[in-house]
Amino acid sequence: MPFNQPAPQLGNQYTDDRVLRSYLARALPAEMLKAIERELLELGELAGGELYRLQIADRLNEPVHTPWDAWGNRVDHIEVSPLWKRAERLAAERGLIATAYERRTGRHARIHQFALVHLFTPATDVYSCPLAMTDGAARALAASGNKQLIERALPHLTSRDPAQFWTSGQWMTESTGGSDVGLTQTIAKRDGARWRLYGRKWFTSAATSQMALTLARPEGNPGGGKGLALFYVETRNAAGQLDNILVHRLKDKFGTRKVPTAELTIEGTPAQAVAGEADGVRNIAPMLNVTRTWNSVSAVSYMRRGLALARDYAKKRVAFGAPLAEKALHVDTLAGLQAEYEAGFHLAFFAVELLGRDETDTLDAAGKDLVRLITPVAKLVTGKQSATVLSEIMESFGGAGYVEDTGLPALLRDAQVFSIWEGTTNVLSLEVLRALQSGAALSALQIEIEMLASGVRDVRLLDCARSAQAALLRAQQWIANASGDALEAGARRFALTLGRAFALLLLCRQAQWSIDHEKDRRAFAAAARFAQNGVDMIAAEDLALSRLLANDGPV
Ligand code: MFK
Repeated sequence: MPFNQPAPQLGNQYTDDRVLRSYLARALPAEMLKAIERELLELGELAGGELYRLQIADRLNEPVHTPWDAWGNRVDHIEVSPLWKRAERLAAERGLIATAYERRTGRHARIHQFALVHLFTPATDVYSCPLAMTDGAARALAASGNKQLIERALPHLTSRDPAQFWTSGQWMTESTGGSDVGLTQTIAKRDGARWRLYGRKWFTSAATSQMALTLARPEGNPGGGKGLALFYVETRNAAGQLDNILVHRLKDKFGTRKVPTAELTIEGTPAQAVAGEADGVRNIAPMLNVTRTWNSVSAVSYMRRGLALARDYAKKRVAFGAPLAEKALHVDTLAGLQAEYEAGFHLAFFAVELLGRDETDTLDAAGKDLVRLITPVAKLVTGKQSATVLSEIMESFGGAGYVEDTGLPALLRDAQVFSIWEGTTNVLSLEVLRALQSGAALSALQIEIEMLASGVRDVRLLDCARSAQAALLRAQQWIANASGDALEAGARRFALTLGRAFALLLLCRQAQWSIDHEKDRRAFAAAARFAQNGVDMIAAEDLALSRLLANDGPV
C-alpha cells in the first residue's frame, strides 16, 4: 500500500482562533460577548466545515460573462460560482453588513461585525470584496446626508433578507489610473433633474451589484479630483436590463478569480449626484476608509486561514523521524508567522475600533485625524504581511503547497491583492503623510502610545514595549526633519515603522491582559517574537544612489 499523506483539516474557525477569542474577551463586555457568541460559533463552524468543503469543490469555477443571448440580444449576464451564490445569501442572513448599522451591540457594533468578517472572508474566496464596497457605499451615502438616496438604498444595503439585499460597486478606476483618480475621464451630462454618465470604467470589482457609487466630471468642471462629483447609479432599469452599461470582459487576474471584475463602458447611464457637483474624491473618502478597514481585516483573516491549515498539517506530516510540529526549525518558522498574524490582527482591529468610535460620535477632531492616519497604516502593514506570510505558509507544505488542488496556491494569489487594491502601499504611504498635515494625528497617536505602554507590567513585555516606543520615537524624529524628495522616498519606511511598532504595543496590551486574566502566555510569546521580527524600518537612504539603482543609471 503506498503512503498517502492525510490532508490538513480545519476545525471550528471561531473556537480554534485563540487570538480572536481572547481579543473579544478583552474588548467586549462579558455579557455582550455571551449574547453574540452563538453567531460566532455558528459562522466558525460553517467556515471550517460546509464552506471549506464547498471551497475545495468550487475550486475550478469562475464567473462567466455571456455578452449576447442566442437571439442576438445584448444581455451581459455574469454567472458567479456556486460558492459565491451561497456566500451572498449567507452574508445577508448572517448580517455581515447589517450588524454595523443595526448597532445591537451599540458602540461595539463594528467590532462585532468585523469579528464576523474575520471568519467569513477566507471561507468565501473574497466575497468580502462586494461586501466591503456595500458597507462603504452605505457609509458614504449616510455621510452625504442625501435623504432621498439614503431612504432608497440603505434599507437594501443593510438588509438581512437575501431577496432584499443589494450589493454596491465602487467604480473608480479608469485606464488613466487606479491611484490618480483625479484623471477620471468619465463625463456627467445633465438630463433634466438627473444626470447621464459617459465613460469607461477599467476595473469595476464585482460587476454584479445592483448599484454603484462612481466618480464623473460634470461638463464644464475643472480637471483634478475637486472637479469630479460623486454619483449614485442603479445598474438595471425597470425591465431588469443593464441601464446603458456595456460589460466588455472580465479581467484575467492573478488571484481573486471568483470576483467578477469587469471592464465596462457607461453610455448615458442615468445617475444622481450624491453630494453636490464637485469634490467627488472628498465625498467618496468615507467609502474608501471603510473598504480599507475591510481590507485590513481580510488580509489578517487570510493569514489566520493559512496558519490554521499549516498548524494542522505540521501535526500530521512526519519527516526525518518526527512530525513537523516537533521539529525545531519548522516550529521557529511557524512561530514567526503566528507573531505576524497576531500583531496584524490587533492593528486591524484597532482601526475597526476607531471606525466604530468615529461613527458613534465619541471622537474629537484629533481622534478623527487619528482615524485618517491609522486606516491607511493598518491597510498597508497588513497587506504586506498577508502576502509574505501566505508565501511562507505555502512553503511550509513543501511541494504539496505548490499543487493547485490542495487549494493552497489560491490563498497566496488572493492574499497578493491586499497590498494592491484600495490604494497600493506607496499610495497609502503618501496618504499617511497627508494625514499628518494637520499636526493633531501624531499627538493623538502619542496619547494612545503612552496609554498602551503604561499598562504593561510584565518584565519581558516591558522590553518589547520599550523597543516599540524607541522605533516610534525614531519615526517621529525622522518625519520632523525630512522634507521634499527625501520625505517622499522614506514615506513607506515611515508608515511601516509607525504601523509595526504601534502593532507591537497593541500586542503588548493584549499579552498583559492575557497573562492577568487567562494565565496564558501565548500572546506574550507573540509580542516577544514580533519584536524580534523587526518593527523599525527607518533608514537614511541616499536618494541619489537610489536613482542610480532604480533607473540603472542617471535620469
Ligand atoms: C477585502 C476587501 C477589499 C475591498 C475590495 C474593494 C475592491 C474595489 C477595487 C477598487 O476599486 S480598487 C481602487 C480603489 N482606489 C483607491 O483606493 C484610490 C487610491 N488613490 C488615492 O487614495 C489617492 O490618494 C486619491 C484618489 C485620494 C488622490 O486623489 P486627489 O484628487 O489627489 O485627492 P486629494 O486632493 O488628496 O484629496 C481630495 C479631498 O479628499 C481632500 O479633502 P479637501 O477637498 O477638503 O481638501 C482630502 O482631504 C480628502 N480625502 C482624500 N482621501 C481621504 C480624504 N478624506 C478622508 N479620508 C481619506 N482617506
